[in-house]
Amino acid sequence: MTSVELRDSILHHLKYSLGKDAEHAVTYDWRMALSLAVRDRITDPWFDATRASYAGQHKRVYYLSMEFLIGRLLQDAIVNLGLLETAQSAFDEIGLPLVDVLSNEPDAALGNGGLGRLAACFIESLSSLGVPAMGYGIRYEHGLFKQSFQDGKQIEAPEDWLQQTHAWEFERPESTYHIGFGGTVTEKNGRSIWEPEDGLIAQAFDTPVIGWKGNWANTLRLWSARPTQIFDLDQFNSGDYIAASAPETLARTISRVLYPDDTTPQGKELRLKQEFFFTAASLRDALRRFDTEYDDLRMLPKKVAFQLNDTHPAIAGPELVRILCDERGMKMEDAITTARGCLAYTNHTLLPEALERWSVDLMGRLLPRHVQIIEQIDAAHAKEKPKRTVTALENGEVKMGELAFIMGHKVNGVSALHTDLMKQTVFKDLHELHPDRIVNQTNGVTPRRWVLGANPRLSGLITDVLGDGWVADLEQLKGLEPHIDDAGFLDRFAAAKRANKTDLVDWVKETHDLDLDPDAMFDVQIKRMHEYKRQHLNILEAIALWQEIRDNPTGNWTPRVKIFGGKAAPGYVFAKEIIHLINDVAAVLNADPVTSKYLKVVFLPNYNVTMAERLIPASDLSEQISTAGKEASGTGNMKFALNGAPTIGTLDGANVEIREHVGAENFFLFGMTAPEVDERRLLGDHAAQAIAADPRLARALDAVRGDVFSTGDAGRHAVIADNLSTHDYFVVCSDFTDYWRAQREVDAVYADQNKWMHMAALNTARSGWFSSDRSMRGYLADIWNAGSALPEK
Ligand code: GPK
Repeated sequence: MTSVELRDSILHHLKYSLGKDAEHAVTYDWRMALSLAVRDRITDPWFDATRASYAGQHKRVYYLSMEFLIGRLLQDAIVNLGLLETAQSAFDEIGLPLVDVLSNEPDAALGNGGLGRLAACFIESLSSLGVPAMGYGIRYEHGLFKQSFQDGKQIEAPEDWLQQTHAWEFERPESTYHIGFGGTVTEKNGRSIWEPEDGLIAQAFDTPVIGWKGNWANTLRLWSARPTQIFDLDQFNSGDYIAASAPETLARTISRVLYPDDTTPQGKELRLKQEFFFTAASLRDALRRFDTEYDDLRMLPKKVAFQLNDTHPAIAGPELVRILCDERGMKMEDAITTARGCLAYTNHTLLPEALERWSVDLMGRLLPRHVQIIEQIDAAHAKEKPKRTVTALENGEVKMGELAFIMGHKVNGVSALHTDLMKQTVFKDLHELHPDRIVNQTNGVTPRRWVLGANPRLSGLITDVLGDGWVADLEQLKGLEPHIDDAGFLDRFAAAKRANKTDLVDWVKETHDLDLDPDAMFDVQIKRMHEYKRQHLNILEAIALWQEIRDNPTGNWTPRVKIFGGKAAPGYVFAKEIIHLINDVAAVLNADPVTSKYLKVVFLPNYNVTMAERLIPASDLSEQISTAGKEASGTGNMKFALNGAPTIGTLDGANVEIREHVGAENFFLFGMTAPEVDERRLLGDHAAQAIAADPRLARALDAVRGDVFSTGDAGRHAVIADNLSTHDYFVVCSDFTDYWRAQREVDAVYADQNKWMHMAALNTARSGWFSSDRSMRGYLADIWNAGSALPEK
């Protein structure tokens, strides 16, 4: 496509789809027109992929996820279609900067954090690999809340991405399913029949997901809830118009809003309804597709794979059994075996509070037949493993992790360490009963969005050296290594980083009126706020460093800017306290005339995918400092390494594997290992001991406890100091001293820019393994037994 053709297509859509002429169009109109013009380019590959999937009778992969944190889609589509320069020229002619058009798109935040973003990377990789696949989720009217700060405290506001037309979706009014809740179970001719009392309609909305070079496109199918009837006709006819619309309001709440809790489920009835709503609709939809191709249900495991992204869709087990048994007449035991052949489960956390459990009362009220089936699943499992039983239903609760494990033929962890710990802890008993069921699939990230799209300067350099094969085969980045010492390579690498930093500096100035020095080290921690992720360890180190610089203002300090970003769940009080502390510390440090040229702290509000794309390419240092054993994998850690930011981190999650790949000498390791953490906790007074042994830590904690950062409101942050000095479950104090040491090592290396850039470039060159293409190949081979439908190249 030429830029003239693209321009004509844009003008066509501007006129005929948006009803505007160029003279009156605002940026929104241009963005919509460009999106529709680009979407046109996706439609044919999308249809071709659909046809090829049917024609080849390929096994289909269905990725079931409550969350798809897709962010903006326009630039990604343009990049994957190879239309970036074309779009650039088209808008040069139109006379509008392309960046302005691209940044007009709202960030679709249909997820909380890592789990949701992983789903989005996986869907893109499946398209790039040409695997017949579909993502199934919920079309939330409101995604993750918007965050702002008032006096340093987090304020939440509703998110409203659908306020404007969503350019990428196709509404499918004909693709609907009736989803029931409640009611009774009766028996007829030996078959159980569930007769739900209430119901609503799940309606599909499809977003095509185009893969690299436009060779294949899959569908992200999101379900929206609608009432079975808009009005209660009796009430309507009797004149009570308002009350008559109550059923509509009720039904629509199901897909109204994303639960904002990351790793801590709330156990609310509405949440269980959301889970069943999207899972049931997705299964029905997949079975409908299967029925058009095959007539023997026993073929199901050969032709269909359902991946459960965490336990959120784990009701798929009993629901699929119910369909096969009650509706399709399979024997219960065959139904269980067949369902298990299709299902697999990914676990994303070991945090005990994160494992979903539903009271049997609640589940029985909404899904009476499913509770019966879960009992039968348990019974069949007990029969299969008579020596020792582990059940999903226990003490009046349904444990969704156990249910997903028992109903999946494979269960995977998301990093080598996490998978090992899973075997030793949460699923110890089940692992002993089924030693082949647990497998590891270390997470990955899509290089199209996270390197090519987000970091065009670095990408340009890589492509100059290697050609563009690396985008589809990220391990080719290794080919950079022999060039690192070539004349000029490191200079170009450093220049790309420096230019990215200057862009960030300009943006921060423009949007937050803060002055940052692009020569300072940009030390970045961006992720959800959680005690286990230990943003408070980071800010304590900043406080201690500030105190030390004040003691010795003429010292040889390496200038740093500590950048934070992340949302706290609205109900997570302590995480919100940490945000407040960081903002208060920032206010004091940034206003200090003596120290602020060496140390600044910035907390950027409303961190999201779009902000990550801006920050990561401009980062020097990646903070991955969770308590060992708590971060299942991390994926941000991979994005930083790929973009040439070395890690300071613990031996946790995928950090372990990142360090193995980039080399220990290119990774700033500190802290206790997972077993050391467990042992340390056995000391009742571990925090007190650590504080007594490190005067820096003691002084920093004193400052937090006192009024240094609590302008006129002394003791405002005492909760944090008290928590850390007493039980300190996440062993912040015990890791502080070693963290400080590692940070000073970072300072020393950064002061030698040649050495630093060498290390940074090696991080890029050696991180190719962390592509989500590699993760998807692993799932295809070890879990799904499926493959690409594209001809081998
Ligand atoms: C794990 F359990 C959960 C959850 O509810 N949400 C979430 O984002 C994350 N996660 C892990 O915390 C990360 O370590 C991991 O990389 C990510 O899931 C993807 O696997």
